Amino acid sequence: MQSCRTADYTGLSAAVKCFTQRVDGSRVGNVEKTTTKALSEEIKAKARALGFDAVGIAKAEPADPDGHLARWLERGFAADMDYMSRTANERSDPSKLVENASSVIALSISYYHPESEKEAPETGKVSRYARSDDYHKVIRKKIRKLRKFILTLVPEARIHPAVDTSPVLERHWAEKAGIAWIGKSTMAISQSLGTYTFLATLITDLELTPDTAHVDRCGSCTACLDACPPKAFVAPYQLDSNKCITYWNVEHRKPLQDNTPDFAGWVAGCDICQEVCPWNKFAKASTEERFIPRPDLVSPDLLRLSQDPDYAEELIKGTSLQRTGVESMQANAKHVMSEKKK
Ligand code: B12
Ligand code: SF4
Ligand code: SF4
Repeated sequence: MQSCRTADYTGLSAAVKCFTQRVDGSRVGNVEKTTTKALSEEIKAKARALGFDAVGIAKAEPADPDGHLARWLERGFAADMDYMSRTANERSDPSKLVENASSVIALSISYYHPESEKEAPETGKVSRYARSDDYHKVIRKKIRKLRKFILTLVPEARIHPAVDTSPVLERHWAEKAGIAWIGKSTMAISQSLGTYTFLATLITDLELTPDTAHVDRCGSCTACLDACPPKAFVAPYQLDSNKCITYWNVEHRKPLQDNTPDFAGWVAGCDICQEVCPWNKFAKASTEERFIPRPDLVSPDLLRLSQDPDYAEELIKGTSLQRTGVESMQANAKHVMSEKKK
């Protein structure tokens, strides 16, 4: 065991204290296996204490070794989401975001609540992920706290925390770090949480103990592929955004077009490929109070939403649908009303 000072680091395990207090002040990279493991455990414990339901670690190797992302982009499956091709290099290589990246900490948190949307002529449906406070804000706070915690252990570490908007292939890391597998629906699925989870990552130059990648547990099931109304899956594990309802009613944000599919009643997002997934029998109710659904947002009144911009604004205030905007939400409501009349 290396020599170390232990003053001032109350509350941390002996191994980590020793690790962080090396008297020679040498860099973080190659530490003894025991200390690497202790540090990894310390980080995982903190992530759970911050409310994450699952945490795993992967080696920060190239993220798209089989060229899936590259082919998906080549085939135009990103539709008008130009940021996906603009940031393809960063998405496929974590060392583009953190110099000498060594590990990726993958995190997930359940947003599941059992409340189901109403199927009624006068109301639309909002996808579960968008019914509560904006998850970007809730999770960003947690990953920043986790980063700060790691910096108290290893002040010189480089750490890039990310949720959704950073150019990180989040599902790949969840699978590689052993917390989920990528299902045929392309959703990251956890055996104990189902699919209704948000993902986040921290890329770091710290050497941590990697976990084993998750195996695929979809088996012969094809429920998601069969249930998708616009047939957006060109094959298992491959989604063409040009056809996906969520692309059109959340991401598109331009006037709807002739090739816009029916929304199957959804004014924001779509949960059909998740509702039919058998693994959601194991969905665990979220313990994060900011993910409690807003009652008015589960099945909003279509006529009021389409006609009253103030109501629309109030409805989406503080949620992730603020990025979609009032105008698009009203257009979505009109689209759903017209398909209900058919
Ligand atoms: C762009 C995007 C979208 C697009 C495109 C979705 C897609 N499947 O690519 C649209 C707008 C359609 C979308 C929809 C939704 N999204 Co979205 N989206 C993203 C975003 C920003 C990037 C995803 C991406 O990289 N796509 C590129 C493709 C190639 O990657 P992939 O989907 O991960 O695919 C992997 C596999 O399918 C596999 N693969 C690809 N081709 C092939 C071929 C073969 C043969 C094989 C074996 C494998 C394989 O490799 C890929 C890379 O590992 C991520 C956030 C992020 N930074 O990662 C969120 C994210 C994926 N979205 C999320 C959510 C919640 C949703 C919705 C559920 C929202 C809703 N309810 O309406 C839907 C789900 C639709 C679906 N079935 O995917 C969550 C998913 C959480 C989870 N548990 O999986 C994420 C991770 C955001 C977050 N931080 O939580 N989304
Ligand atoms: S979100 Fe809806 S439209 Fe998109 S792939 Fe899933 S079922 Fe199909
Ligand atoms: S519905 Fe079936 S095939 Fe689709 S993701 Fe779930 S288990 Fe896999």
